[in-house]
Amino acid sequence: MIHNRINFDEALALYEMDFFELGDLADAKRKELHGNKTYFNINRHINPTNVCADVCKFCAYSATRKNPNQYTMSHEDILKIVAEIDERGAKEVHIVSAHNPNVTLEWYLGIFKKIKTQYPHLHIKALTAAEVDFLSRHHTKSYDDILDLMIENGVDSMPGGGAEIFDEKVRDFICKGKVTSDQWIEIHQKWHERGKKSNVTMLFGHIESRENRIDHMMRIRALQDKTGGFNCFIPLVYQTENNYLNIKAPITANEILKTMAVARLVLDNVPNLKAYWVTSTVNLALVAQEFGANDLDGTIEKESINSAAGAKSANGVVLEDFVALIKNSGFTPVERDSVYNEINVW
Ligand code: V47
Repeated sequence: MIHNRINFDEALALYEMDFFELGDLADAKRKELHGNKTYFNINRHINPTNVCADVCKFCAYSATRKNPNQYTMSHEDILKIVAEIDERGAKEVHIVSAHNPNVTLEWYLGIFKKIKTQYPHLHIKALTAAEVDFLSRHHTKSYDDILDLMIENGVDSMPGGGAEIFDEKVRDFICKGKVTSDQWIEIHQKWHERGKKSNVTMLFGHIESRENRIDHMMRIRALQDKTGGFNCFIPLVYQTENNYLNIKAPITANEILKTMAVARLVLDNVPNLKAYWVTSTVNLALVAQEFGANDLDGTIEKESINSAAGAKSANGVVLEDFVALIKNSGFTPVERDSVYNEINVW
C-alpha cells in the first residue's frame, strides 16, 4: 500500500512551487532511493536502418524529403561494430531502428541471435514498442509472437522509445499512424509479464502541456503498479532541428529541471530517473542530478536519432571525462549493468 501518493492536481501544483524548494523535494527523494550515487553504463547505440514506414513530425532521423539519405546496415556491418565495442569493454548494445518495410523479420531478429551467440555476455536492449507494433502489423503476427521471438533471439530488455506523449490528441498531431498509447502500454505489460524489464520515455518540450506530461506519468505509474517492470523513466527533451514540427522556441532549462523533479516525485514506484544528456546537454544533465535524476545513461559512443535533430551527441562522451564530470559535480559515479546491478564504483 503506497501512502501519500501525489494525485494529478497536486502534481500540477508542484510546477508552481518555488524552483529550488521543488528541487529540494526531488533531491530528498533521490537521496532516499540512491544516496549520492549516479549510475551510468558503458554502452553503444546502433541504429541499423533509417528507412521508415511511419512519419512522425518530430523525427529528423528517418529518411524523408528532409533527409533523403536512406541506409540499411548489413548484419556484417553491425557485427563489426559489436566486435569493436566488446573489445573496448562495453556491456550493453542498444539497438533501435526505423520501421523498415523493405527488410525481412529475419533481418530484424537475426542480428540479435548472432550477437547473443558470439557475445553472450553483452546485454541486448532492443526494439521499442513502436517497432514491435510495426513488425506485428507488417508481418501479420501478434504482439505475443513478436515478443516471444525477441526472447528466443536473445533480446534481454526493451528500451523506452516510442512512448512520446500518451495524450491521444497530441499524439495524433505529432505521430499519427504509429503505435497508439494503449498499444504501447499493452506491449510493455506483455513484456513485463514475461519477467522482462524495460524503460519508458516521454518526449516533451514541443506542443504538449504540463497536464499532458502529468497524464503521461500517471499512465506509467498505473502500469508500474501492476507489473513493476520499468527500470527507469527517461524524459527526452525535444530537439528542434530538421523536422516537421517546427517549434521555434525550445523549452527552457528551468522547465526541464522542474519536469525532472516532478517526475521523481510522481513516479514513486519507478526506481530510476535518467537525465539523458544527449537531449538535455551534459551540463544540464549534471544539474539534474540535484533535481531528482540518478542516472546519466552512458558513454553511448555514437548516436543518430537525436543528433539528426540538433543534439550534440553524435560521438558520445569519453569514459574518463564522463566519470570526472560526475565526480566534480559532487556525486559518486557508479557503473551499472543494464538492469542496475552495480559493476564498479569509480
Ligand atoms: O522514441 C525522436 C525520440 C526516441 C526526436 O530506453 C526525439 O534506455 C528529441 O527512446 N527530439 C528514441 N527526441 C530514443 C530513446 C532512448 C534513448 C536513450 C535511452 C533509452 C532507453 C531510450 O528519440 C524516440 C523519440 O521519442 N526522438 N526525434 C527529437 N527531434
